Amino acid sequence: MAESPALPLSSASDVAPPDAQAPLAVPPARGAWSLAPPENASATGDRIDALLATSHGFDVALAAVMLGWLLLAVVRFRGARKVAPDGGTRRSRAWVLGVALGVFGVVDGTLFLGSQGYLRDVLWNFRVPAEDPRTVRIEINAHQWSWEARYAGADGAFGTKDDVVTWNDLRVPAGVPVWVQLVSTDVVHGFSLPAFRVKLDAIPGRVNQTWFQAAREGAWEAACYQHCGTSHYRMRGILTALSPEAYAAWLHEASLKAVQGYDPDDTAAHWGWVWRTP
Ligand SMILES: [Cu+2]
Repeated sequence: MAESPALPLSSASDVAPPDAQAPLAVPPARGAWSLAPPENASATGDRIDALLATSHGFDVALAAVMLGWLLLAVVRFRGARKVAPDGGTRRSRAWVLGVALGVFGVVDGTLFLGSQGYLRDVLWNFRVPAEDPRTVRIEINAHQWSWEARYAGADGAFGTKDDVVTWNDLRVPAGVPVWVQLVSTDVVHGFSLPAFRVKLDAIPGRVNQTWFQAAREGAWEAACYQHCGTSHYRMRGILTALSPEAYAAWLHEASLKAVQGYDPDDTAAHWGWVWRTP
């Protein structure tokens, strides 16, 4: 596919959100020396952050124990007469194996159980967006090198005249579940919302899905995390969380314009699909 025209990040729709006084912009990233993850703008992102913090806590504790042990051995046995390693006794081997299995069980067991809870409650729990009548559904088409997002218009159906399509410009209401279904038309891309702890592969030939919820209004980066070609670095969009009222007003206006501009012969623009229920 030919390279997409160079669009300013927020230009996809010419309809500005009613409350957007300032131009859409991503807030500055944390300082280069910060070890902290990106700002958490997701209602459920704290679960991922807690898992990361647990993992890092184990890393630090184990590194301290192992480096301390190493240092102790170096000091304690310095200058000692060289002896051939004998493989230890049965008892010492049992100790080493026991400690190793114990550490593995505690560290990986904790992370495994925490991950299972996150999968059950959040990532694979599509009942939340499915049962919430406010849920916003978005179809995203990834291609070299941009994100096209499709919203069902007033009719609630995808692939119809009033679909709103944006380029590199995702708009969602804050405080409402957002259900994304994702495809790719060329190569594998990676849909990433760092501030929402969202990552999802866009794979040609299949529809992947995920959901998230913006905790508050604001603008954050939407990036591609798979190297997908020479202009991969340009595959960057902005996700803007608006108030539900501003979002509804934007969608309404954009949908009216979509109907006016609908061209039945522009088959390349008709890439929407019937929403898939898991
Ligand atoms: Cu990409």
